[in-house]
Amino acid sequence: MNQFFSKKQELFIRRAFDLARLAEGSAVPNPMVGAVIVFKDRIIGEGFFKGFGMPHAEVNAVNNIKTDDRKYLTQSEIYVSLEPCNFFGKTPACTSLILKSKIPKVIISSIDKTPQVSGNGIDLLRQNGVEVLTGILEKKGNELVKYRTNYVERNTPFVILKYAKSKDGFIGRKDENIWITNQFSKTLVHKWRSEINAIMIGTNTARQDNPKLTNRLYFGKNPLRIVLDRKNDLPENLHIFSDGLPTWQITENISRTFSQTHITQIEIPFDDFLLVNLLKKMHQEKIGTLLVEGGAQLLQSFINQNLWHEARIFEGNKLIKKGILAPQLPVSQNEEFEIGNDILRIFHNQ
Ligand code: AOF
Ligand code: ZN
Repeated sequence: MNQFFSKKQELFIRRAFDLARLAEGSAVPNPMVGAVIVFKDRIIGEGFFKGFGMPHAEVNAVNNIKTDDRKYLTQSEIYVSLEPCNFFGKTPACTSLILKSKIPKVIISSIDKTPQVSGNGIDLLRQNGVEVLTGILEKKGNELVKYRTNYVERNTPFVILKYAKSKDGFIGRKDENIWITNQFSKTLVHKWRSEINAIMIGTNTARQDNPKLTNRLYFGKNPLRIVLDRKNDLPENLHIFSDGLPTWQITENISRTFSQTHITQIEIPFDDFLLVNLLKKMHQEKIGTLLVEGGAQLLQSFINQNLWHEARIFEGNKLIKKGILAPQLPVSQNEEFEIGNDILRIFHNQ
């Protein structure tokens, strides 16, 4: 049922969304969640979930309340961007905290699609006399947890394709390093690298570009690097093998081994199911988001096998005239942003 919410209520849930986003990059594969506790239109406590194994947003919000305001908890409302959990996972259930704290009203944006929760958190609260309103700015709430929803519903990472093309539609030239986009776009890509779990490239890209695939232009962490090296013959002095940061080398033939402990070798058949099996393996290792940065062949394989969820495509304002043609996407719906003199288009699949 579609509930009507006031502008004031929307303001509080938007505050919860903003808090949730402070964990961009550190929550996945868990969801980003924010919570705000309101007494008579005044925020008395707020919190967000910081990452794996840490206290949930609701716990942080309750603990954030000043001693003088604690007495108001039993007359307050809690706004949460995600349905409170109803089971003891790595931390105690938030529904228990809400009941124990005697918070009489809960306002929720998005339903937690984790099978154990999935509406059960809401039912439990209602059965215990708590007033629960759901669906406030639900589209925005769902967007906030889209990586988590994908993680629990599809058993695969959320796959984001990224590439840059010239004004005339090329992504580069063979055996030549051509930079297509501007500095702002480059910084944005580093920000994305800080927000995802893993980044993947094909053999030719590793050999030709020797990329570092780290996040150097934005604060936050580096992603795990994943490189396809079917024949196990990529040079050991490539940055991704020699810089001491974690890399998965995917190969068909494990004959060469590495002495460095930061390289994990994974032997897997390079057959029609390579990408599907690799994504399964990533999911098992709790990789919730994957950024595929090229080259054309690998990107096209993800597209042909329909194994992608989002594509972020830059168009620089250079002409290259000849070279490797950019992959074609089978969907047309997109958002468009100006990044200086580059254009960024975002495509959504499924
Ligand atoms: C909430 N509030 O802030 C977060 C929730 O034991 P864990 O930490 O792995 O958490 C497992 C469940 O909690 C799972 O359903 C996940 O979606 C949810 N995350 N729930 O009430 C929060 N981060
Ligand atoms: Zn919880």
